[in-house]
Amino acid sequence: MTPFASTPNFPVNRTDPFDLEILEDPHSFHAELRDAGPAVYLERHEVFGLARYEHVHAALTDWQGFQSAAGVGLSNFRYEKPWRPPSLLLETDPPHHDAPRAVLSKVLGPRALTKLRDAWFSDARCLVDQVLDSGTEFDAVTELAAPFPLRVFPDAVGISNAGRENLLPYGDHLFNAFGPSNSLVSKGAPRVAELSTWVNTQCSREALSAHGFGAQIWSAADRGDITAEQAPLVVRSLLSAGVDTTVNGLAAVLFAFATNPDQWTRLRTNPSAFARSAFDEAVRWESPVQTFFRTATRDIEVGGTVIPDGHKILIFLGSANRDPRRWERPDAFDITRDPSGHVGYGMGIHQCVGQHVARLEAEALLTALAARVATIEPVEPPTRHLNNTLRSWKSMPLRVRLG
Ligand code: OVV
Repeated sequence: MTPFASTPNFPVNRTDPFDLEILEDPHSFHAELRDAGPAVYLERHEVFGLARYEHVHAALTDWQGFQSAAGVGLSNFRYEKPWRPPSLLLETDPPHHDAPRAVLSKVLGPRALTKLRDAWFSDARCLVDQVLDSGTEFDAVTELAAPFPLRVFPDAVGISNAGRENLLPYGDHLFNAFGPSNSLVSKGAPRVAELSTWVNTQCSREALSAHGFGAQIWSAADRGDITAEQAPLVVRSLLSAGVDTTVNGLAAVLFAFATNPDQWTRLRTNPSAFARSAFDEAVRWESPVQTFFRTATRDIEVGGTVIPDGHKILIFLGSANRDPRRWERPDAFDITRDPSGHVGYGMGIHQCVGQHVARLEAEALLTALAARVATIEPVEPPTRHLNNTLRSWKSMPLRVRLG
């Protein structure tokens, strides 16, 4: 692939977006990219970058020009073999994308989820009681944000209890693998075969309990909505995209409230009115999925310059979600703002098909906490878990006052 020393029209940035120091704190780098122009050439990886809301939104809604089928990581499937068979949702485009998408959007749709609502609210109260009954200081990542999705989601999919500890490490590697093969990817490499085998085993019809999301995907195959070859890969998408994302989204909203006590007070005035949009505001504010790549299917003009056919484009969702050209006080977590239009779930035909599941988890957990907790504060600063794609945490010590 030709490097772009010959395209002086784009601003050039020499920073590696996947450098560990940038992943630790990306905000000033994002501002630099946004201020440099509508598109930037990222010399380190020979790709283009879009960091302003307007251009991120435009790229996400132009699936013909910005394809996903060549992979949404740095590696281009036209030239390099993917580390696992491509996702039938994430790494395809129409027409192949449409049948699996239609099946999942029905299985995970708002109507289907009404059946889970009461059980998840009650599970959330149970977990919150268990944590608060053993003390008012706890780690919000390891005691709430991780255990809650791990309690409700794998059950809803219908996988066995054994091996569930593999879900987070599998997701961690998967999201690292969208980036360059840096130290984060090598760290995960030794367990890839073992973790993939376990995940793939959970996707067969026999491994899934009756009536869960997994069984419903297999029923769609029986009806002919997708093929029997597609069904296990659609189940794999649930296990791939449904755990680490929600764990980090829940951690984000808890951190947002711990550092914005006035917002917690406001949430408590009417949790059922605020919980959902508060979570969406946290998804905007923190962007648990920071980036995805697309690939240009033709020469595409962006801001007066041309991104050449075949090149990878890094889409900075987290940066778009804090672009001052789009948002007032972008760095403020404010549950009274209208966060709609944020690109934390993506936008367009690939927009997160599990977003109703994520919102339901958040609503259940926030409602259970709001019923018992008057104030939340950090005990010490949280620590990050670095990932090439996810904005993630290792620990988040919090102290609450009941009331
Ligand atoms: C959105 C997303 C992330 C990771 C994996 C997948 C989807 C998948 O479909 O496998």
